Parts: sequence; structure tokens; C-alpha cells
Amino acid sequence: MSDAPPPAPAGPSDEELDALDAHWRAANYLAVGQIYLMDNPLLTRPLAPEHIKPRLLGHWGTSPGLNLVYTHLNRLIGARGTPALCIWGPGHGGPAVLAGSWLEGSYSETYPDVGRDAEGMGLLFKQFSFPGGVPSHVAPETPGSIHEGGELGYSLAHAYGAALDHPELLVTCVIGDGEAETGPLAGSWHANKFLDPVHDGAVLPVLHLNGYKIANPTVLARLPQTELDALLRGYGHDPLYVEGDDPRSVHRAMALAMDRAVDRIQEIQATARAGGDPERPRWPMIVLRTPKGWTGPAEVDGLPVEGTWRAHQVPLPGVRDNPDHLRQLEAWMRSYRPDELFDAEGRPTAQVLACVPEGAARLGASPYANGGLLLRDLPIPDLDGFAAPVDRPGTTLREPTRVLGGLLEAVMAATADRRDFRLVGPDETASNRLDAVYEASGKTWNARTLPTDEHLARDGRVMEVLSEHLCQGWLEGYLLTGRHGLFSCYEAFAHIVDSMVNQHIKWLRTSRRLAWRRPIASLNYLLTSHVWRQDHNGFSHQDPGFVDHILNKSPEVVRVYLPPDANTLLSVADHALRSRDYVNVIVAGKQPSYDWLTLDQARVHCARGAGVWDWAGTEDGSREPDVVLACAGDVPTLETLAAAQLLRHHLPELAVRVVNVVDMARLMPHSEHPHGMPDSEYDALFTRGRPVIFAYHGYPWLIHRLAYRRAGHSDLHVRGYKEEGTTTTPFDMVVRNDLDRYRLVMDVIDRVPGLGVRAVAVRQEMADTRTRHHAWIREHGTDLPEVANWSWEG
Ligand SMILES: Cc1ncc(C[n+]2csc(CCOP(=O)(O)OP(=O)(O)O)c2C)c(N)n1
Ligand SMILES: [Mg+2]
Repeated sequence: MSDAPPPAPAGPSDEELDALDAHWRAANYLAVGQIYLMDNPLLTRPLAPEHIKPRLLGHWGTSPGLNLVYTHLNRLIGARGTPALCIWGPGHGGPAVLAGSWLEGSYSETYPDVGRDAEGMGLLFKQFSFPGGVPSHVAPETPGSIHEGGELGYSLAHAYGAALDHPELLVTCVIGDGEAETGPLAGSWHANKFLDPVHDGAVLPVLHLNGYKIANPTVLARLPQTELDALLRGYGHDPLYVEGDDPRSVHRAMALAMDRAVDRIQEIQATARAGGDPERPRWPMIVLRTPKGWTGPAEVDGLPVEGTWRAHQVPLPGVRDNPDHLRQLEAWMRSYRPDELFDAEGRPTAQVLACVPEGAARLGASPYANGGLLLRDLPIPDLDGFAAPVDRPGTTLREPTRVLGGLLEAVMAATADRRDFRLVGPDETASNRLDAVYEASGKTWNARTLPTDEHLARDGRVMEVLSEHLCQGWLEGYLLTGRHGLFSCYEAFAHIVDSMVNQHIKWLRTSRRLAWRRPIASLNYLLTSHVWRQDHNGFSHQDPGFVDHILNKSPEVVRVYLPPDANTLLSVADHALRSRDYVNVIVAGKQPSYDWLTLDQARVHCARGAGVWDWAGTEDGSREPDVVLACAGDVPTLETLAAAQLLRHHLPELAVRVVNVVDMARLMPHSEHPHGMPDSEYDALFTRGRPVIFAYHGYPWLIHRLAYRRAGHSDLHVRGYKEEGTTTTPFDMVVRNDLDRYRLVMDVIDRVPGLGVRAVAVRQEMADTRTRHHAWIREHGTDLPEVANWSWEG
């Protein structure tokens, strides 16, 4: 593709520049008003202390820059009719985005009580960062937004996620120069190598060099221009520079840059869509260098503010008590000439609205920002075609994730034309045994390829990049704009996105309370390559704590599933992929493991979420069991069944109940989680006073935490992972963590009243086997034959 610049587009006329400036001034006025005023919104009276909010909260510094982008996007959308979405990286600039939405009318349509008139303006101002009002950041409440921007770093990843498989869409992404210092943002520049100009839309990054973060300069703003340019070109972009502090010349330069960028994008897309140019395009981007807090107070109390870090939040902090500050605020607000911008009723004038597009083209009314409006049900085929046949439990071995891979391949194939399903992961799709999906879709790749590469495709929908942040951000952006997906990840490294998933959960929780936000597809994690089977890796790869993290979060949003075998994994995955507005975490192994349930049994068991496996126990129903062996997770289930089998042999008179838990939230009180069991059900399952030996996949404290209010809690004894990890045999991992079958039998003997003395010989044999195991693995490098060759006798 030629790198020659396209012919310069004609710039905006003087009249158009006046209108753009009027819109921008109006937006700046509204942003300042939101931060300061609770009365007198149009300044019809001299500003007085009682018009000022008692607590001054919000971020001014970023707002004029965001407003500039809003204004110019309006112009662009109006002129081109391009469907557009904007991701506001500095989401702390809530006042700016709210101002843009109010001016275009989308705000009042979403919230009719906040009309586009003087009264509505008064409410817009007062509600901002006010008890019972709206947050200071861009938030789910903000029309047109899919990105909170409170936690910085994810804007560009979200933008690319939104653009995927939306070939008509232009996603502009404002990136703060502070945000650009974060790891996730720095990694996100490479998302342009995964964008297919044929099937995907475009992302237009606007790097906003206002020079400062909260209290410091920013790295990128202080690089020499040549170095910055080399960096951005190195990322594969063609930067266009818009710089200055004279509004008129910046408006002209911004309009030209936007036109040039979109011309270039359309040229790239047209060429690619006509079947030409297999080279990766060099996408345009804009570098916007304007002062932080531009048009705000130049100096406050003798110190420079505009164009410095001091402009970040509230430049005049003492307005209510300090008459000088009050005068300065009034002069600042009047500098925008509000009487030229709003009529006597407070409505924006025709000149202000000249650049604003109509209807759903407006940024605050974009259906792409309310993805549930676009969402279609995922075509998931019937599970029967993928199920593992099971004649007898515990006798056939399968890799559960490989079985799931068959289903995912079918979903990929069924969405080949619709293109609304993606699988993301950090380089582990094949390692996690989901590689069947490659039969239905290649791996997205728009960089160079070599003959040795496999399964790469420009239009692939399997996305693999070694950045968990980017995977998460892509998927969030994709889901929030109305599509479906799954993130498969090594269990230990899911923690990398702990903080990102926090934000997504908050987003969902708030969205659920907003009737106008339609439900979106759930964010689904498949955590595999889990703690118990890190044969290649060892301690660094052993951490089952992501589920603990998730279960701290809003119960209405989070779901954690530990399917014990292939068919339960299929059933759980099917449920998760159909669900809406949740974060579903599924933990399942990829190593060969026993099938326990037929698909029909799996469906029933998963619907229950927890239940007795009567075929595995020895109780006859005539009395309460002597002990409950509970388990959650594939490896703990194996150890529990092996322990149950040992008890059958050695202590056949013992009435043993085996309970398997798939849905972790079932253990919570019903009052705390919608899946939680009522006490009556919990007591019936686990008994009120019999010992419960619970073999759990992760950190044992979680089970105590979830069950601490239950009557039988003092009889609950949990085994799980206690940070004993290394590269060793599979069975040694469970022995090291006291989760092995022999230890579980010893736990039974220790805890069933009166059994200790009677079963002393059995206990000794169990302890001796552990000792034998220790010596055996050191000599042979493999597990004891009776462990390695174990199967369920039934
Ligand atoms: C991950 C993260 N770390 C720290 C913060 C606290 N914080 C809020 S705004 C800000 C500065 C942002 O600077 P920049 O991205 O340049 O935005 P600007 O306001 O200058 O447009 C910081 C550090 C945050 N919100 N997120
Ligand atoms: Mg900045």
C-alpha cells in the first residue's frame, strides 16, 4: 500500500469554525457548571456563594480536550454519516461527556427529567458528583459509553474489541498521556495487527498530550517529537499532529486531521474489501497536544494553573468562601459567552447545534454503546452430538477441555457468517486443548506470516496475544457492543486481569439497575491448566485464587463453576454461553480424567449445582450418614471417589455420603447469593452434625467463608491447596497439599466419633502408603501403580 498522503481535504469554512467553536465553548461551559454550580446555571444573576456546591468534585483538566474531540466527532459523523462510537480513556472527564450528550439531546431522551432547557441544565449541574446524582466519571449511566475510564489503561483494548466484526463502525479512542504509561495501554498498541480491514471496523486513536497526569508531567509529552513519532510509527501508525492553544487554529487543524484520518481509513478499507493489498495497513492516528485545563484560569493564588498539572481537578477550590475565587469562576464561565450559546430558556442555539448529528448517529444514542440492543442469541448446537458416552462412572478417561473444544468449534462454525463469537486467550488455545476451533476459524493475524505458521488468518476469530489485559479488554469491548465470547486462560495467570474484571463486574452491576441498558452476553472464563496439573511448570503456575477474588464481588453478577468431568463441563459451558450480564468462571482440567456422569446426569447435576452422588456412597437411607465426603473440582472429585472406594474396602460398615458441588455459590446463604441454598437444603445435604470432609480445588478458606453460617460449620473440615507446589508428579501435588485419597481416609477416621480406635490399622496403612508414595516417586519418577492405574470399581 502506498504511503503517499491523500490529497489535502478542504478545511472547514469560517462559518463552520464559528459553529464548532460555539459547540466547544458550550460544552466547556457545561463542564465547569457541573463541577461548581447547584443553582443559577445560566448566570442570569451575579454568581453568589449559595449557587456553589458545598463539595467541589470532578476533573476539569481533561475536559476541554475531551470536549474538543466530541465537537469534532459530531462534525465528522454529520458530514460522513459514519456510525461511530467513542471510548473516552480519561473517563474522569465525566463532565465533558455528559455535556456532549446533553447538548445533542441524547441525555434528555435517556433521562427525561433532565431536559434540554434551563431547568434541565440546573439539574445536570446539580446532580453531578452529588448524593443521589451521577458519578464523576463516565459510567454505565452515561449515554453512549461502554468504558468507565475510572481505572486507566483499558481504553484502546476496549476500542479494538468494539471495532471487531463491525465493519461499518469507526471507534475513536481518546488516550490520556498518563493512561498511555500503563502496561495494558502500552500493550494495546499492537491490537492493530489483529484488525482485519475487511471484516472489522476501524479504530482511530487520539493520543491526548495535555502534558500532565495528576501531579506530574507525562513521559510521552516530554519526548522529543522525533522520538515520539518514531515510537508511534513503530507501533504501526501514521500519526497526524494537532497542536496549539489558539482555539481557532486548533479547530481548523483538528477538522483537517479528522478528515484526513477518515479518508485514509476509508481508503484502506476500500482497498482491502476490493480484494487488494495483502500488506498490513499503516492506520492513521491523531496526536492532540493542547494545554491541560485549556481555557480555564491561567493563575490561581499567584500560581500557574492552565497548562499545568494544577488544572487536573478543581482549579478554584475555595469558591464558596473566597470572594476572589468566586469572581474568578464567574469570569471564567462568562468567558465562554453563555448568552450566545443558550437562548433565554436555556436551550442550545442553532449555531451550537449546527455540527450535531441526528438520531442514532449521535454519540450518546449509538446502539453500539448499548450492546444488548444488537445482541442475538448464540446458535449453540445440541450438546448430545458432543457428549462423552459414559456406561459406567470412573472407567473412561477424557480431556474435558478437548470435549468442550468440539462444541466451541461448532459454535464458531455456526457463527461464520454472523461473526458474533470470538475466543480469546494468551497463546494457549491449543495448549488448553481447544484447538478443534481452528477447523472453523483461524487465528486472527494481520502481521507478516511465514510458511511455518499454522492456522493464522486475517479474518480469524480466535484471538491469541500474550497479553491477558488485551485479551480481557478485547472481549469486554466485544461483549459490550453486543456479541459473544469466551476467554480461555491459565488459571494462575487470570489474576493478571483481577482489576479489569472488577471494573467489568461493577459495570454490569450498575447496568442492571438501568432499564435502558439492555442485557449483554456474559463474560465467560475457562480457567484451565489449573493448579493440580502443572506438570511442565510447577510453583509459578499454581494459584487457584481467581475464584476467591470473583466470589468477593456483587453476587448478582458472579458465578463460579467447577465441573468435575467432560459432560458437566459441556453443560456448564452451554449455560454460561447462553447467559446474560454475568461473569462466569469455569475451572476445568485439560488432562485426561475420568468421566463420572452421562450428559443427562450432568445436566441434572449442574442444574442442581450440588448434589449427592448416591452411586458413590454407601448410605442406605435408614439413618444419617456417618460422614459426608464433599468435593468440588475435577482433581478433588477423583481423590474423593478414590477415598470413598478405600472406605468401602476397609470400613464397609461406614455409611458414607458423597456430595459433589459444581456451582460454588450454592454453598452461600440464600440471603447472600441468588444461587445460595436455604439452610434446610444445606442441612439435608451436608447434615447438621456429621463430619464433612470437603476436598476443594482451591484455597480451603473459601469453603469456610461461604459456609460459616451453616449449622454444621464446626464439623466442616476442608482440604485444598495450601501453597505447596513444585514440578512433581500429579499425585504428589495432592499429597503435598494433604488433599490425597489416603489423607482423606485418615481425616474420616480422625473425625467420625469412635472410629479412631477401631480403625487404627486402616489409618496406619494410609499413612504408610503416603510414605511409600514419597519413596516411590523419587525412585521411579511416576506415581504408585495403584494410583496411576486406579479406576472406579462401583
Ligand atoms: C490505573 C490507575 N491508576 C491511577 C489512577 C489515578 N488517576 C486518576 S486520573 C490520573 C491521571 C491521568 O492522566 P491522563 O491519562 O494524562 O489524563 P488527563 O486527565 O491528563 O487527560 C491518575 C493517575 C487511575 N485512575 N487509574
Ligand atoms: Mg494528561
